[in-house]
Amino acid sequence: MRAPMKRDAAAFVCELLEGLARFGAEEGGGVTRLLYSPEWLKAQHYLAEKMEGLGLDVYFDRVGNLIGRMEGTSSRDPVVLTGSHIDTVRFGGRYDGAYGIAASIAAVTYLQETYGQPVKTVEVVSFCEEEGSRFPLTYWGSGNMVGNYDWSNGEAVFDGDGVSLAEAMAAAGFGRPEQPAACRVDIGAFVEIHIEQGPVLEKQRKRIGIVETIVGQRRYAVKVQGASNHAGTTPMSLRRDALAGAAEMILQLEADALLYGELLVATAGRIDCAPNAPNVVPGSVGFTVDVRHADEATLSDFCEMMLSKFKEMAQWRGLELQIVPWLTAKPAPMHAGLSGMAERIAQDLSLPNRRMVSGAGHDAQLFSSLCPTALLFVPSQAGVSHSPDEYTSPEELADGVSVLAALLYELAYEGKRS
Ligand code: HGY
Ligand code: MN
Ligand code: MN
Repeated sequence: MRAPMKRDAAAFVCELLEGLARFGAEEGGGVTRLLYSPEWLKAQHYLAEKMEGLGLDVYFDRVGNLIGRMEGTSSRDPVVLTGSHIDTVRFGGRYDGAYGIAASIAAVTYLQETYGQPVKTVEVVSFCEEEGSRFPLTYWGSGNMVGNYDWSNGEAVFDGDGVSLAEAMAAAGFGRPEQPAACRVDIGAFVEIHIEQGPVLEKQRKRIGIVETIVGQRRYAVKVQGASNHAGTTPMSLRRDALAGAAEMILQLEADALLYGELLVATAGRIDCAPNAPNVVPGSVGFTVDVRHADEATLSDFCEMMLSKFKEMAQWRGLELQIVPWLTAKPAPMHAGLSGMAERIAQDLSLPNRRMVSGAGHDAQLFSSLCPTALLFVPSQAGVSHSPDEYTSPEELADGVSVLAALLYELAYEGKRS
């Protein structure tokens, strides 16, 4: 297969990313595009228009996943799916998720122009949500597609303003019974391309990462309940200070994660304190915990130890403790065959590459138990991500399109009578 011209692929992807970055652009830089928000909806419609203009059959499913379909000559065969997520973290970068969608549109358009109709139908998907930035749940888009969620699950999940996912979904025009069901049983393979969001490829001067395993993740909402009191008249020995308790737990989390070594990461990313006043002993604190490791048993052991230490600390300080797990994602192995194909393609294109573990979660991890799944990376400058400083060069973006196009060609055009 002839690879797309780098310059064209780079220009195509950069233009799409430029266009997408307008939706949710923050004053001080960065992008915030939360599920079912007005900017999220505009971004999805921007992509729908682009894909329609490129000749793909475009539709939204019931939860707001956007699909661009290139019909194959043999409609009996399972679909080859590629794509990524359109939502972002708060003040995130313009490449996380969006690059995977732009590269998929570039690759599929190139194949259609160069080789015509595929044998197997190829679909590009812009998943409605992956990050868990607005609601305490992640992978809402891919999770509905693989059947982990039912669209009615949104009733009991609320954002920080008390809006339920179901209300937000309806307000954005989705969640209607007459819309196409999100759950799919006709997907034969899923390929996602994404920025690495880490420093490995750049440090080792590699251009393509081939992911063998995506780490498992556990996320918790921790609530520490003490007693608000006067900062001036309450003796230290009589306090039930929720913030001091939470601080001790968070420092313990960091110390234990360091002891577990390089491959385990633990983060307390968000904290809310009440009444959050300088002259009041904090009465209640909520914070999040995110723990990741490539091995399920290690992840379980660490979390068990963490929870028992938190309980001990709370007891000693006379604090109430409530810990709600809201994400349990198992480590996900990628398909050896697809990874081998991607590696061969990268070699053939003289792109230095390496196999690796993904420390970031991705939609691909939901498909790995459903169908052969591959996850490919392009480098992130200085390994920075989930930040306005996220950057990948146009040449590196184009490399990813070349490998993705070649892999999709092998998956969908095989047996095409030219
Ligand atoms: O948090 C993650 O690993 C991904 O960016 N959602
Ligand atoms: Mn992300
Ligand atoms: Mn992502």
